[in-house]
Order: sequence, then structure tokens, then C-alpha cells
Amino acid sequence: MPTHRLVIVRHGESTWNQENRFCGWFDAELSDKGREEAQNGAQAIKEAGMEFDICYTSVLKRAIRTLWTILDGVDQMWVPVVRTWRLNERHYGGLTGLNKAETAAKHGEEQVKIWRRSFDIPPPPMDENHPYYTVISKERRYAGLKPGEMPTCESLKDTIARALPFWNEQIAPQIKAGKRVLIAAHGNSLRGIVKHLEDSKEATNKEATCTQQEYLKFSVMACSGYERASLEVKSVKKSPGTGTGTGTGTGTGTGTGTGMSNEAIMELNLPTGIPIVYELDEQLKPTKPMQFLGDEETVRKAMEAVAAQGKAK
Ligand code: DG2
Repeated sequence: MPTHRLVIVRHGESTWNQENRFCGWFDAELSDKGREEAQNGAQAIKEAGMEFDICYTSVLKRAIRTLWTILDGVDQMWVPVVRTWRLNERHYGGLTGLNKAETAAKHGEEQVKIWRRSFDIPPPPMDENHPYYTVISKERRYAGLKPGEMPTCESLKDTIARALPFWNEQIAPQIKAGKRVLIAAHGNSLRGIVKHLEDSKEATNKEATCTQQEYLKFSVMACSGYERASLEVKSVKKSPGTGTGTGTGTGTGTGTGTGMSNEAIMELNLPTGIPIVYELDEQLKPTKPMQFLGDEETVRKAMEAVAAQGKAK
């Protein structure tokens, strides 16, 4: 039996996901499909019989509404919810509002993949002339940020750096105290948490070594009855120009053996609205690969669709 269980979920599809626009800190609403995805996520959690003691989300309504929908669907709306800007999506800087496919046609798919998925290369910054500068940077929900905390753009590394203090100071102690935690957040803020958890694994943990291998393997937990099937998601390619061994990871191919490399995290595309379950030991190290509460075909297609958003049409 695992010591702790953590559930994370990327919000359902937003209107800007639907329009294939870089969203970041823009406060887009859920689309109709996104609301349905959140309801399906709730149903999966209900069928798994999961209960929560505390929930965390960002200050962006697509994540907040997804959390509300899930808590409503599992009849646990009374559970305390903590909102924080530190779980916001990564700030997409000057790309905010642009169509991802049009940006790929203009700058090339490789460049867009670097902007979307590299570990430590940020998108161009958002300056004061950007059409969304005022609605984001001058928004009163961010009035309490200290000097230097309001980003103008963020890489995944930057996103992890501002999310981790909250994880370490607020979320981790609750999990360690035995609280059952649900986090509803965003594609990249959750990729940051996944990388942090994966990086904490020990080389001696056999399943933990999967990110060193040619394939990322995740388990898919069938909605009914917790049956598990193995899902090979994607081959991990070593991408030139992204660097290895920097940041919080230990890099691939070093033989030292722990964590999720900066290359592996590039290939992880989290689907919208499908809850992900982590089983953790007392140090909050994953004891198994992440498990999706969804059927294999749906998860695979959803991940592929997210990856394809950066293709020039
Ligand atoms: C998406 C992620 O964030 O985009 O900011 O456009 O999870 O809040 O919908 P989310 C955005 P990609 O990094 O997948 O392009």
C-alpha cells in the first residue's frame, strides 16, 4: 500500500485551447467541451471512490471552475480550496494570444516546440505594448506579488522555481500529514510538479527508472474497477539544443540514474480534464508511474492532440 495518494488534474479545455491560442496567464473560460471534460473527470474520481481533505488551484478560472465541477460531481464541495498564483500556467510572454499553428507557420515547428516544451528556454517577454499586458500585469489579483515576482515570460524551469516554494511550504506538509490532496492546475504548472516528483525518485526504485529508458510508460487506470493497463506514450528523443543535466533534473544518459530528464519532460503533454493519480512514499517519492483515470485510447488521443497544437496547419 502506498503511504500517500495525490491527484492532479489539468483543467478542461479552455476557449483559448479550443482556438489554439497561447494562453498562459490570460484568464480564459472553459469551453463547453472543457466543462464536459471536467464532469467526466469528476465521474472518474467518483467511480474510483476518492475523497479529498484539501484542494489547491491557481487564480485562473479555467482551473478553478474545473475544481468546482469535480468537487460538485463527487459531492465534496465543502472541502477547503486554496488558490495561488504560484500554480498558474507558465507565463507565455509575448506569445500570449497568438495562434499556435500560425506561430509555427511563421517561426517553424521546431521553434514553437522549443517555446512550448523546452526546459529552460523562455518565450519572448511580454512588453507594455502587448495587447494583453494590462489585463494580466495590472490585474488586481496580482497586487500582492513582491517586486520581481510578476513575470513577463517563463520557461518551465522558471515555472517550477515559483511553484516549488508553495509545494514545499503548503502542499507537501499537508500530504505528509496524511491529507488527501487534489490539485487542479495547468498543462505546464503540472508538468513542473510531475518533474519535481519524478526527480525525487531513487535509482533503486525499479519503476522509477522508466524515464531513463527509450519509452515513457504510464499506467492507465480504467475508470471502472481500477484495472490497470500499460500505455506506451511516446518515444523519448534526445533533442539537440535543449541541453542536458541543467536545472532540477539530472539529465539522461549520465548513468547516475534518477529523475525525469529535460528531454523526457519535453515529450510529456498533459491531457485536459483527465485526473492523474500519484502514489507516494513517506518522502513523497512516487512508488509507481503516474496513473490516468481514463481509458487508454482517450488518454493517448488527448495527449497526441496537445502535442499537435504546435504543428503548422
Ligand atoms: C496552455 C498550455 O495552458 O499550452 O497556456 O496555452 O494548460 O492553461 O491550457 P493551459 C497555454 P501548451 O504549453 O500546451 O502550448
